[in-house]
Amino acid sequence: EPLGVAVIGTGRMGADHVRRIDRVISGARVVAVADTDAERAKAVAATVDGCTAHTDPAAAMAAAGVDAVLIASPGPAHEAALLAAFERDLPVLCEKPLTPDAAGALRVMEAEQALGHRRVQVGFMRRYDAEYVKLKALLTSGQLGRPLMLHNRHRNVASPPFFTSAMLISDSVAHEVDATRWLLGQEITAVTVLRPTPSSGAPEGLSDPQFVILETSGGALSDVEIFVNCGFGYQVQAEVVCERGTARIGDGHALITNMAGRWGGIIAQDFTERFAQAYDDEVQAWVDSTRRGEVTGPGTWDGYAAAAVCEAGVRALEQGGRVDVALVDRPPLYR
Ligand code: ISE
Repeated sequence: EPLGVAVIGTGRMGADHVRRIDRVISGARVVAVADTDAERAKAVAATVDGCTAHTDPAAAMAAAGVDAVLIASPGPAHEAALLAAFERDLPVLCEKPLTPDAAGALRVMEAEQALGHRRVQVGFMRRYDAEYVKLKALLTSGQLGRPLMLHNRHRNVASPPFFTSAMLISDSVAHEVDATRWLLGQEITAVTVLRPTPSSGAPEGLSDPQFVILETSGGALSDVEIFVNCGFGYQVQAEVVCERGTARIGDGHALITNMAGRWGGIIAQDFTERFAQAYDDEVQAWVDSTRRGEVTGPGTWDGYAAAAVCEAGVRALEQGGRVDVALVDRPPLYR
């Protein structure tokens, strides 16, 4: 029996996940979708045989045949959807951010602990990207020695109309926050945000680009260039500098051409393209582990830690200076 999934939110990511579950991965089918926009929910449901459309997430979760929930609604709607899934004790794949704020993430963590078992995988898909996986394996092998610095570049062609200066941190740098924690196996203890004069290519009033410095519990530094209106392509690059060597990912151009006095390749234009395989592998891993009755990958603790770091980052952006990150003790369920 395939895993019956309710997909909450049928916007860009939600619709892409419905397609992925329906056509790309194995072992699951979409049995219900929900969106506050009834027409959009219906249109997406119509692409899948036997899928019902709802406006209320809880109604979609209560639909016949639902075994698990994929949450892809906007961040501020995640907490209510997660708590509704916990009411039914359903396994969840929750897109990032887990919640936009640390307080919301703490409430989710409390509710999951009350269930007595982990139920949530958070959609930090870079952990499933082949290049990141190789970098993580190299660091874990110890061949390069202790990591000293991590340099990250994160560029989007253009930001969506609703994007704010704070969202460069909470929506975009959230990925480097998780990648830094995961690659280095350390927590982030302080955040500083510097802002150059904004690009004239960015919407009026948007502080874009930004330069973010993350300090870690092991004394390493991770810096992030976030530039969400770079105009030319979607690029995610990382270079780790260790005591005995360095390693770098994200320059990968699958096809290099030489023609008419120039050489070059093609740059992806957005994350659904650049991370297509990572999303496929992430959702497949979620389906497989869920069918085995297990929870793997980044969990609620990781979602909480990212939310706490991003909250400190937004404060650093707004007030200037260096802001400490205060994390609660890691509950036994997440050790
Ligand atoms: C978006 O929400 C993502 O998660 C993308 O991976 C990121 O590149 C983009 O900046 C975010 O807005």
